[in-house]
Amino acid sequence: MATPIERWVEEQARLTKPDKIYWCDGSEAEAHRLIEVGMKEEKIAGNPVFQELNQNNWPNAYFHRSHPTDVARTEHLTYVCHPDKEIAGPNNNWMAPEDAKSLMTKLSDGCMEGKTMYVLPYMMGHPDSPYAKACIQLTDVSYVAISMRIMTRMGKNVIEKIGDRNDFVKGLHSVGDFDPDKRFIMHFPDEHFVWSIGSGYGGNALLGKKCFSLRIASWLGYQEGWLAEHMVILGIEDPKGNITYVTAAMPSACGKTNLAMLESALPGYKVWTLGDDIAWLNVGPDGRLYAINPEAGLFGVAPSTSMKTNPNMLRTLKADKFYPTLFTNTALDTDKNEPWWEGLDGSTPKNLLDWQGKPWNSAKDTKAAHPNSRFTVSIYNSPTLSKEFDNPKGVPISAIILGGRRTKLIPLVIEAFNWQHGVFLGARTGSETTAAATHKEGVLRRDPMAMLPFCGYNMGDYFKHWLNIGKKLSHPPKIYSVNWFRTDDNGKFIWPGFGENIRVLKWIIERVNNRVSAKETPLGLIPDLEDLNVEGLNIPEDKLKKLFEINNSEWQAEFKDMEKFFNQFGKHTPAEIWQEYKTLSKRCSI
Ligand code: OXD
Ligand code: MN
Repeated sequence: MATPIERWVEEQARLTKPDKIYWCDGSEAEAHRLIEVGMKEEKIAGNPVFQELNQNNWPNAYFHRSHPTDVARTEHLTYVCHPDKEIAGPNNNWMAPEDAKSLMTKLSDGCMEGKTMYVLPYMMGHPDSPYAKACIQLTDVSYVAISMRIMTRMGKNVIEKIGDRNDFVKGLHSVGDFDPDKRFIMHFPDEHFVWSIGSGYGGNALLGKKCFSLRIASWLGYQEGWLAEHMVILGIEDPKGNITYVTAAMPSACGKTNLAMLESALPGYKVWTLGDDIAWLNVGPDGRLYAINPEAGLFGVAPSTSMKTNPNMLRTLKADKFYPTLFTNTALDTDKNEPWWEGLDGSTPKNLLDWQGKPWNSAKDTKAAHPNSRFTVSIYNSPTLSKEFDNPKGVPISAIILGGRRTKLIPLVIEAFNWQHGVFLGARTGSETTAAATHKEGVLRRDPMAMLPFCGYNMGDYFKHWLNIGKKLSHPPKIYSVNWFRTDDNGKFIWPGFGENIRVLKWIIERVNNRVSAKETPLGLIPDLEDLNVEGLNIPEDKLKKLFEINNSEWQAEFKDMEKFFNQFGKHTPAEIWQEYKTLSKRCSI
């Protein structure tokens, strides 16, 4: 008798009509074989799916060039298909589940003809964790199969774990013919099902990542009493060897990966990495909040990654451990057969192919590597991997840090007065868009808890859920807002960032361990300047004060923008958020 997994796979195969069905076991030997298939048999836009890179300098590394139209997440083609539009909220594109299914059925009919269907059994989270989820994804390209091996815990044991159950997480993925007009990422939260066609890009195609672990998991968390968040998880070790665990939410290009792998500029302090993108947060039996990272790999932006900005990431990429590591849409140094991107240490190589495979020269006004070019690497390659990474219970969180990119207004660090105020700090978070994104540079977009593109239900209800989680915690983490990006009157960043951010983390862990006091302001609690270690940074006192300046007249436009944002969610915006909004606007009135 066929198992529920076999029946489901057969049903999808009847629709998509692959030539072959291959069940992956997740082993290294299999990964070697699939890389060979990607180098010799499969092609994307005429290029082999994988190209071997210089194995002496970049062990286990392979290069992948995507279809030229397929380089980023496509938020406008991403839908959350709840039965009722109001559940999805104004923060999501919505389609009725039956309409979405009939559209996807048409697009998927025969989409795997001539191809292999790979069946990928994987866990999000450690298999022994009570919080982990067993999942099956189908795909028709080796790039996605290999990427999933790096990013998740893939293996045959998952099939045994699922056994006769039908409630496993399902993902059906096909690159189709890469036609951007036939590209859709559809979520069916009540069925734990993601259906994606037309893209091989990480966030659109690795269905365990943003699609399940954030959009659908946030909905599960709402129903079951936990949180799925776009957060890094790290342990901060002080000179006495005590480790304090924190999470941090920040939108893209705000230094999340650099923070997760930070190399401390302060002697005696060390950062231990547990995750760089997603955290699942559960209330533990002791009333503390526990975090696990459901992923097992890092899918990071390559440009600007260097020994200065993130030395531990370069060490991770060069480690000769887990097989393989992928580079997608970087430039190629053809003399050395190595990946290259803007911002990498050393001089620009003489002979480069750009991310589309065309000869590139620096006189051209274009970037050689795509601004969203990526590496995909196992977290087990990281020299800073926390010894708690595989702890099925996760780590107890003492502080939650919420950040954004703001050149004005928002202080370097603020501690919330309490949980409710902290939820408001997260809900009001905005970030200025960067040149790397398709938006105009420097435009403010509200991005609560960095979850705007990833919250799988009405964001007003999401704020309520955060407030409710706080009520279940007898020892809630303290909540902080951070902003590394405030500029001076000449438009220069005041704070040096990167490894120096440890100075702010040091203050945070001293606060959570009740070692220092703080100063009350209308926005929240800030450090007494003598408690923020700025030794050796040469920041003049007036600039240091500017990092914490509160200019009431500048805040008035911010209040208008916040009000407009919260109003969108109508009756779903909790009264507590409005209460915090009113208190703050009164404190900052002119
Ligand atoms: C993102 C990512 O887009 O992590 O946020 O890839
Ligand atoms: Mn992310």
